[in-house]
Amino acid sequence: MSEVPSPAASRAPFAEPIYVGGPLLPPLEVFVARLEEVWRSRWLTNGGAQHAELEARLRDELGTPSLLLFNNGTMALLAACRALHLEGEVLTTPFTFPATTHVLAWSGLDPVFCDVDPATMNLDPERLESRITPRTRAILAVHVYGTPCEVAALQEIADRHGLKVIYDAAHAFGVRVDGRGIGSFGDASAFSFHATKLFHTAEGGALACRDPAVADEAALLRNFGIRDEQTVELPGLNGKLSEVHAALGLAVLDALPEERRHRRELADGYREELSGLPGLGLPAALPEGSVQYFVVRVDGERFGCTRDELHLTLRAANVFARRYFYPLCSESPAYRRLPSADPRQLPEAHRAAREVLCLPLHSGVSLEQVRAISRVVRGAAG
Ligand code: T4K
Repeated sequence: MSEVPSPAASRAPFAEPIYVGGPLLPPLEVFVARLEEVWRSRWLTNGGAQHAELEARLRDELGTPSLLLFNNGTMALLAACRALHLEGEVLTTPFTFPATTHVLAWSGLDPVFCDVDPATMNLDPERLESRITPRTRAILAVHVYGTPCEVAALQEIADRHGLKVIYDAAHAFGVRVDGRGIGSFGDASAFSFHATKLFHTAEGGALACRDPAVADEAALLRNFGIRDEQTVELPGLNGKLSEVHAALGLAVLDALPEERRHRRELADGYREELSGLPGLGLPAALPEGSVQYFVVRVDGERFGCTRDELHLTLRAANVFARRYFYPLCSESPAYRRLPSADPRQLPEAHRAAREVLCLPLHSGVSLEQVRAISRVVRGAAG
């Protein structure tokens, strides 16, 4: 949908549009100093010094024994599907960004949509088990908005049925479960480092694998399957992150503590301003380490206007909140004919897609603006 400010926006409380997400921009001189190192090295991609440093620092930051940088999160997921040698059906959530389902389609796998837990909006382990067939090979779950999936329950089901578990951890940078890095659960976890993510490299991503042999294969797939100058071992693609992107990532990493602090302050601001409004659901406390999205749920009847009406009211005020993840992946023309896409089997996912609204949460937004956005939300309540 276009984000060109509407005519009404000219009368809005905000002169400039406020977007749902925005890139963390580290001091330019820090990035330039890194670029000078890249220039001196005359090494721009295919694994240089910036790449090696970022990979090592992120391994520590994310608490994962292995970590491979990629040029985006989608490529990392694709490499995971390939390196795990999956075929057949994969249980997955319809409540996600299209990339999650698309990687299954691109890998020749059959997505089987399962409903989500009404509270977390993540795959519901209880509903998932009944969808397992003799063709099921894996679960592809998403830690939506950075809220961790029920990792123990999913693993238990996977172990009982001999399934692999892949996590789409695009929103879960830095999230921990009982102190353990989110990327250390399951067989593989893919992160997105897109510009709008808490940590980013403009475009980028990473893959964490439990099994070193899988990680080795994913590393080959990232670089055309090339083992050495005379051996092309696998039909790999180009998933490499350049030195310029890695240099940006290193500069962003240094600025991350302040960004986290700022986002927590904004989230507390929303909570203070919006709690107690009938029909407006606020997120449970943000998960350990997560500050990716601030998502409210609008129960149209009790709130006095629908989520879509609130979305438009904010738009008229020059605030570009987003309805992530509406429409559901199961509603896309590419997948809606699948038997598992039947809305009657996905009631909670449909309810979530009708109710959610992500409010702006990033370094380009001030606490005063959060208070002003909250006033617009309160004003929209009937
Ligand atoms: N799995 C999940 C669960 C994901 O959410 C994603 C990506 C992926 C996999 C795939 O990962 P990657 O392959 O992308 O690494 C945005 C992001 O492009 C996408 O990465 C992200 N999820 C998704 C949730 O959000 P759009 O189509 O909503 O982006 P766009 O261009 O509308 O931008 C969103 C807002 O950010 C706008 O309001 C404007 C603002 N913005 C955007 C950019 C690019 C800025 O202020 N500055 C910018 O540079 O997908």
